[in-house]
Amino acid sequence: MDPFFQEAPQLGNQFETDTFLQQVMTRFLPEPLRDAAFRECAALGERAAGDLLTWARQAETHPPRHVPYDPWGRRIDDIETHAAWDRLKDAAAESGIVACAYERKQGAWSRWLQACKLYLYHPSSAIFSCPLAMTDGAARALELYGDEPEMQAAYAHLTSRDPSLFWTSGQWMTERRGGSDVGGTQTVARPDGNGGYRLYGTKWFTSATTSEMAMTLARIEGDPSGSKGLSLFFLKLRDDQGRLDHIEVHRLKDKLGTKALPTAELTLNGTPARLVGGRGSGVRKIASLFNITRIYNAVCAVSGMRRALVLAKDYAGKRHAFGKRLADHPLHAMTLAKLESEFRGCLMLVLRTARLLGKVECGEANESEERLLRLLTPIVKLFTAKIGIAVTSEVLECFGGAGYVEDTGLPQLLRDAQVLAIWEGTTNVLCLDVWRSIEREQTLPALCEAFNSCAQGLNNNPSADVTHTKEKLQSRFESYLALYQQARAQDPALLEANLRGIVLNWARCYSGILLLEHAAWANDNGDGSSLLAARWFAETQCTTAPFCQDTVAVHQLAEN
Ligand code: MFK
Repeated sequence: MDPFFQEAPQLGNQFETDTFLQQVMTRFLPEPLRDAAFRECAALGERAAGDLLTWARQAETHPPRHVPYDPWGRRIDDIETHAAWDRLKDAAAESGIVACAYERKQGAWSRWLQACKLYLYHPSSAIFSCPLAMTDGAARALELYGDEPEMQAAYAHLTSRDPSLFWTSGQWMTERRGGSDVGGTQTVARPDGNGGYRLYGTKWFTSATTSEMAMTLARIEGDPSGSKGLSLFFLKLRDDQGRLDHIEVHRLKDKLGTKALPTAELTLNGTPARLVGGRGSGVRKIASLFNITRIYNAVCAVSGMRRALVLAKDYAGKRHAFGKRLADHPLHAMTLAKLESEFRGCLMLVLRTARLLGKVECGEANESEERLLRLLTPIVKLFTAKIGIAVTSEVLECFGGAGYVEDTGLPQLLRDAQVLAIWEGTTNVLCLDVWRSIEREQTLPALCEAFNSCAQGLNNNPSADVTHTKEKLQSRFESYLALYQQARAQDPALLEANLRGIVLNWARCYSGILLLEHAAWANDNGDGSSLLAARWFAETQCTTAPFCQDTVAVHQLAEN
């Protein structure tokens, strides 16, 4: 008897097999940009199933290594990475993933197109997308605040397409006190007498520690406590001999996932640094950086979902159980279809945010769009991260035992998804950011306007499905607006306790209406399945969050 072996799932060109992305690009991208965008994405989609994927697997199985001393006892703090990690960096430069956002050849569509490219690159990058996120954020901060020739030179490196010139940047915010309450940063900056500074302090999570430069926060001696007394600094990691410049690496973190990415604990022992954008208000200045990395996070979340789904769908077409393919079992097909609808809703929200970012950066956004971007940035980050983890977990189950076996590569999908809800702000910290932006910057009317404008555009749609789904989303959106106002009027602690449910539901409703708007367009263009996806998204996502009326009981439950 022939032994049976299960076929492994395979990847094809990750753009050409992605009919939904193609459909979305066809709908949104202005005609003159479309052909070139399709060609560029097809080339990247091919690499994502070819050389990038090979390098990503090699980098994952050969994680970075910290070498503190040379054989003769000198402190060197070398971080060795596999050659494949460097190839992934070169490929990112060649593909212009960061560069395209600053060349702005597609005008206000540049960020949108960048999101599509990152979406193709990320799942085959062993999380090289993380250094790219910080690089892009650093480029934005330097574009806004980099007022010295050395910073302008660094900006040119960060936005280069030439692998021999391309630099990456770290973003070092987290200290031992934690990653959220950044205002408590303890690193001190002392003037060096030549217009620069020397930094002293310990940074607790420094990802991409092999980068050429970093952006960090420190308090100039004598400046006030709290976030306003912090300043933003630019530093180069190495001196002219290529040695770490007054930086001591303690160790690399032993993380749940993102295994190829070097993340270190280190101390700045008088590291030379330059002040960026003047003294003080460091948190506000570094926000220009982390608002970019948060959008990267969201793109990575949807593209991770997509990759997981592609593998699960391919497998469902190959694996036979109970006499037929998994794909032919209605329950399995329904599971995959629902996951697909969740992924699609998230993708619509991500691309909407990227579109707003492009408009703001090109000076084409009105005030309402600027506020919407401010509000959607934390929302899209927290929402897609949560859905990304849930979708990936469900996909592992689609593989049965194989989904739990490391060398299938499948568990990595889940381990790497888990970080998305943690780095660049946890779900709760981002909910608080949403709240602050609503109260201080009056951002909520912009979301209402955007939601209502989509809903109104669907008012005369002949499809009963469209009308029914739209009404469901409208009623849900309005009820969570009312909940916000009700809790706000009662007690700030009550509002805070309910924030997560409220913010997640706004995210669900806005993603849902964007997906429905797209589905109505797709339906008119002969694709009825998009409508089903929008309906399911609204039905599965719009569940009621428990509303807390009594914060004392909440604390009892949380603490006992
Ligand atoms: C991929 C693999 C990674 C490997 C593993 C990594 C594991 C995780 C490692 C980490 O630790 S990641 C954690 C990274 N940390 C963060 O993302 C920060 C999270 N915390 C926040 O976002 C807090 O909300 C924040 C630090 C910003 C709170 O700061 P403050 O100073 O207490 O709040 P405040 O006073 O509201 O803000 C100060 C200024 O910044 C204000 O401007 P003004 O000075 O003009 O008044 C705010 O308007 C501005 N600001 C704050 N958040 C902003 C913002 N501006 C724009 N956008 C925002 N989101």
